[in-house]
Amino acid sequence: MASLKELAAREPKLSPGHRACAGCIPALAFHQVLRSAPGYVVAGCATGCMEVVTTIFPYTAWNIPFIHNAFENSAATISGVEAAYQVLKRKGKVTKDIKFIAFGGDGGTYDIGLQSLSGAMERGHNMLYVCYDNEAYMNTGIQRSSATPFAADTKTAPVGKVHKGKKQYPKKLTEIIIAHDVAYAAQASPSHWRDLNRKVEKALSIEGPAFINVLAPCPPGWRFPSDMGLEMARLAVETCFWPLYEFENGKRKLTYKPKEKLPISEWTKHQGRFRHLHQEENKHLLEQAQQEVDRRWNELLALCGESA
Ligand SMILES: Cc1ncc(C[n+]2csc(CCOP(=O)(O)OP(=O)(O)O)c2C)c(N)n1
Repeated sequence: MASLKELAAREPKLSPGHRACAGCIPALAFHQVLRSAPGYVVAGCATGCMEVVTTIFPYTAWNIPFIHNAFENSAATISGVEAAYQVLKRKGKVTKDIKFIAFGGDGGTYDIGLQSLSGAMERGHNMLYVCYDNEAYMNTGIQRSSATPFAADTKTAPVGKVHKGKKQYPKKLTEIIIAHDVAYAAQASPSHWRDLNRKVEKALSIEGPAFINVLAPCPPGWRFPSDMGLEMARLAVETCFWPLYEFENGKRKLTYKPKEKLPISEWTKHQGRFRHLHQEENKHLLEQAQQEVDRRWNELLALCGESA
């Protein structure tokens, strides 16, 4: 594994000076993923905040070959490029070792790009797909996605007198990808950067399709102060809302287990989108959210062969 000194010395693949919001954790997640990838990389990104803020014409923040994709086809594009690379390599026209990374937000991954991601994973391309999950369609004004947490206030699932935010629990996308029997799948968080770094290195070194789901807190979308993004990511892990684990050789493994599992309220209380959960009349919703986190955490512990 590369040392911190080696990581810091690497030429950045994404330059500073892009147009992301102050305190944008998706941007940090991209930096962490790309720093973890040594050598030649070709990347693509589905339409969404990160594609928009890094490619405002006539500028680009990308120091590597980058392909702009529509909302639904980041995985399809990169799998096509990877297939072409295999042909050129076989014919001796390319000799370099090149890695391929497709990025997408949760809207572009959990929802609209799911079929192209599923196809790429099933066909077995030697590529890494990274989902930066900021838990809503942020670029277009905070609409709910199938990754949005239960009871979160969004523009299309708002909090009012009758409805109290999103009604459904988030889709278990990492598990859906694991069901494809991929070479490697993991959940990571920029708050645990060493863990994320190791997962990216592993995903790129393994032959075959790999997937990493990275939690990426969004200050305007989640409504927390812009210097608290990493703390939001850390609390999502410490409350077990966002467990850090990986899937390899048919087995799931926790890569971090909180010493003391914090209640979900430690995470929700800092975020404007959950403000209503901390009012007396909505306490039952907070309890419901906690029960689902506990249920999923216990299910994962059992799958990982761990005790509580
Ligand atoms: C088929 C299609 N539907 C809708 C849009 C409009 N659109 C562009 S980006 C976006 C939201 C992206 O959300 P997400 O993938 O979660 O990324 P984020 O903006 O949160 O980074 C939408 C709805 C589109 N470009 N294409």
